[in-house]
Order: sequence, then structure tokens, then C-alpha cells
Amino acid sequence: MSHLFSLDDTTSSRLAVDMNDQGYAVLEKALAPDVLQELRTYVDEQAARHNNQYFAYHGHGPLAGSRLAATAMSAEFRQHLARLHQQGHGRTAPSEQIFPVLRCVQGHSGLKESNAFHFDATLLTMLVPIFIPDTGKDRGDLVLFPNLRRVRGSVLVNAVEKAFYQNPLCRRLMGWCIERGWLKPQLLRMVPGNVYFFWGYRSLHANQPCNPAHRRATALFHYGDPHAGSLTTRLILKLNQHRARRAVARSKTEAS
Ligand SMILES: O=C(O)CCC(=O)C(=O)O
Ligand SMILES: [Fe+2]
Repeated sequence: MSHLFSLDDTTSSRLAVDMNDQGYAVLEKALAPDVLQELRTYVDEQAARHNNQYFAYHGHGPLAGSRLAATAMSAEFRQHLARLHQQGHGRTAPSEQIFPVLRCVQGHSGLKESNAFHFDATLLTMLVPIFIPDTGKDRGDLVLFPNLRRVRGSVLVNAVEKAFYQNPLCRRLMGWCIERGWLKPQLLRMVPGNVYFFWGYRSLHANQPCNPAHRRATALFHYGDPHAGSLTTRLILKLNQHRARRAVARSKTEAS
């Protein structure tokens, strides 16, 4: 098996119901121990190339040769996500593409990447924790305001909403309100081996700050772009990739 795990029809429909009713779904012990170990070895190798500072790999290119890229290209795995999208959202995704990402938050440069609340460009998000600090505090839990909005018919409305929520001022304000208990998001403590699903396009989310002495690595699989092919979507993807490259460049400068 070159992908991550298999999913039967009954389990998939349970995940769809959980995402809609509870805001997220968990597939416990989804990864076989040797698969998780393979991912960890891969992350270790890549982290060494980045001076153990923050890095993110977006798309097939930088992930080439890894099981993450193989998963995103697997026809069988694509069918799993297609079925889940259909079961949960009631229709097929306009695009078949799976967009894989590897994020590794570590060192002081990782702190800047925390609490960066956003809506994903794609509807379905699958999150695979690879390394999660087992400290009591600052594990980098996933912070989620689930299903805050619907899929927008208009690309423009989507862009305006993203601009409103994803700017530094709003992000800071949200962090502040959460700290004071005025806003109560769901906090997901992730366990490596489990896999998590939520509607990334509909849910405002971020990760909590993570202890700089520890490594927090997650793989993300983004599926089902509601505005597939539109100019705005292409720009958002470009912008995210640009941000990721800039963060890596910054952490390199700081490390040297
Ligand atoms: O690493 C995480 O926990 C979340 C990252 C995320 O939401 C994203 O890359 O879209
Ligand atoms: Fe996201």
C-alpha cells in the first residue's frame, strides 16, 4: 500500500456525520505503526535540512518521493476523499485534485506561525499529526471554530471574508478574546496515529503556540476546491506558497 490508510463505506459515513454535527471527525489508530514511523523518519531528515526551524512543503514538488506525495496521487485514496466529500457535503467535488502539505513548527521561528487563523481554500481538510509535543502546555493543539460559514457561491464573497478574518489585526484580536475566555473555540489535542477531518473551507482554524524546544509536524491533505480553477483560488494558493517560502527564508536568516 503506497498511501496512508484505507477507509470503508460505513466508517466514512460516520466521519461525514461527525464533521457536520460535531465540527470535526477522528479516525483513531488510522496509521499502522510502521507507516507512522516512515513519516517520522522523513520529517527528521527534512527538519535537519532546515536547521530545525519552521518549514512547510506545499504540493507535490517538494514532497516528491515521500509517502505523503504518493498518497495525494493514489487513485484509491482519492476515492476515499471523494466519497467522504459526497457523503458529508451532498455533492461531488468540482476538482479531483488532492493538495498535500507538510508543516513543521519548531524553534522560535515557529511561534510566528501559530494562531494564524484562516479558512482553507478547499472544503475538506484531512490532518495527519506526525510529531506532537507531549508537554502539558503548548502542544500546539488545533484551534477550531467549526462550520462557521457555508460554501460561498461567489468567489468574491469568499475573498472578502478571508481578507476580513485573516489579517493580523483580526488574528490578534481573536487570540486576545480566546485568552480571556470570551471566545470559546474547540481545542483538539492531536494524537499521532489518529487522523482528523474537518471542513477547512467552512471552519476558522489555527494551531496554538508550540513550545519552541519541541517539534510539531503535521501533514495536511486539502481536497475539493469549491471555486476550482477560478483566478482568486489560484492567487490564494500562490500567496500561501509565497508566505511559506518567506517564513522558511526568514528562519534560515535567523538561524545563521
Ligand atoms: O498544522 C495544523 O495543525 C493546521 C495547519 C493548517 O490549517 C493548514 O496548513 O491549512
Ligand atoms: Fe488550514
